[in-house]
Amino acid sequence: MQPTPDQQARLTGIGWRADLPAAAALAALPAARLARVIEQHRSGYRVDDGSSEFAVQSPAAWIRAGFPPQDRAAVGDWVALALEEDLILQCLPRFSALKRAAAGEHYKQQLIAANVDVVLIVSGLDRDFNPRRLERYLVLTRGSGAQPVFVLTKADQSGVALAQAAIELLQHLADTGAAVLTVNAKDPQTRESLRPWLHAGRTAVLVGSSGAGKSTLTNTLLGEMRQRTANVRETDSRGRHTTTFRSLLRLDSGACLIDTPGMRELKLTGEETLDRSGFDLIESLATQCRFRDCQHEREPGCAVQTGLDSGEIDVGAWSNYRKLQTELAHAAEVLQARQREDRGLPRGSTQKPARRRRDEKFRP
Ligand SMILES: Nc1nc2c(ncn2[C@@H]2O[C@H](COP(=O)(O)OP(=O)(O)OP(=O)(O)O)[C@@H](O)[C@H]2O)c(=O)[nH]1
Ligand SMILES: [Mg+2]
Ligand SMILES: [Zn+2]
Repeated sequence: MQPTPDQQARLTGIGWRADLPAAAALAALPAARLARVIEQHRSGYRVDDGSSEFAVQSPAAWIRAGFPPQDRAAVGDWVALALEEDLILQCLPRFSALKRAAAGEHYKQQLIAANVDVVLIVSGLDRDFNPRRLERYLVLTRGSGAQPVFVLTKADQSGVALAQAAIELLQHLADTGAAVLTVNAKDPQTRESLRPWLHAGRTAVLVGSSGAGKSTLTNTLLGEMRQRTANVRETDSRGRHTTTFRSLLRLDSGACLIDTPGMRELKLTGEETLDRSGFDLIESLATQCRFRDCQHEREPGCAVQTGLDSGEIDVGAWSNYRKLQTELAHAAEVLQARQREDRGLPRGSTQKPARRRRDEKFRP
């Protein structure tokens, strides 16, 4: 089915573009209606078909245990519905997907939002502010295919000096091409600051800890108090997990905005890389060590240690880089084993490979 020009105009308001990968897939489904997932609840989905919003049922296969969660629809997904029934037939291909590994022992991916152009990474300029966590958000965002923007809220409370210091602490993230903004999320002026990323037909998702100000920003961008917000705890600036489900809302600008519940854990899925996530300097220095397999611990001629000693590399960023590297390698192995299993092959070893001997490769 292809949308008629009339339907097409209405669908544009919820982010439809004729050049989306979903459009080609839809063309091959003659007996289907198109809609976008705007809410995800435990009990099911709500969708918007451009004209109205309604609840739909999931395909039976999605409910079965063992069905890969990332293959179920998430907020932002385009879905093909049955003609006569409010039932999802299938989820259409995505151009981007923001994911994390779900908390818990077993490896499982969790889709946060699909088909997003921009990820607005929200952090309060209070005790919520943590450059290490923001580096982690950047890794996940780079893995999604969407563009990252850091939005530091509560600048009205922090004072100018603290806001400026925070911007400096995120310079290595800004150097990757990500914008870093400081805002008062309650101030209508914030709509102007975010305008460059909220064009008609584009979709942005807000992510960040509980209490960071995602719903406050949503309300300011909407120009009305649609989302519930709640004060943070004074002692540690923690929020109260006020937003409980993800939802996609239409803005006047013609852009779509997804508000999400605050996230506690941000585990990597193993599909990411650490490229363009604020570690470029570390990675480039690491290629200049005397030994090609330098572990950057106590070896002579280690460019990373020299960089740490001189202050060129931030100690916190370095230890986070190591942590993310280890976590990524482990997640990638578990993921590979899972994929082998899905193809009916034995899991293989998920043990870490032994370290190579240091003197194997001496580079003059
Ligand atoms: N002064 C000031 N207060 C803010 C700002 N941003 C958020 N707040 C306040 O911070 C508290 C938490 O904001 P919420 O918007 O509920 O936070 P959230 O990120 O949606 O939190 P969850 O829904 O729990 O994930 C509220 O009391 C807001 O009024 C800001 O820029 N300035
Ligand atoms: Mg909220
Ligand atoms: Zn080294």
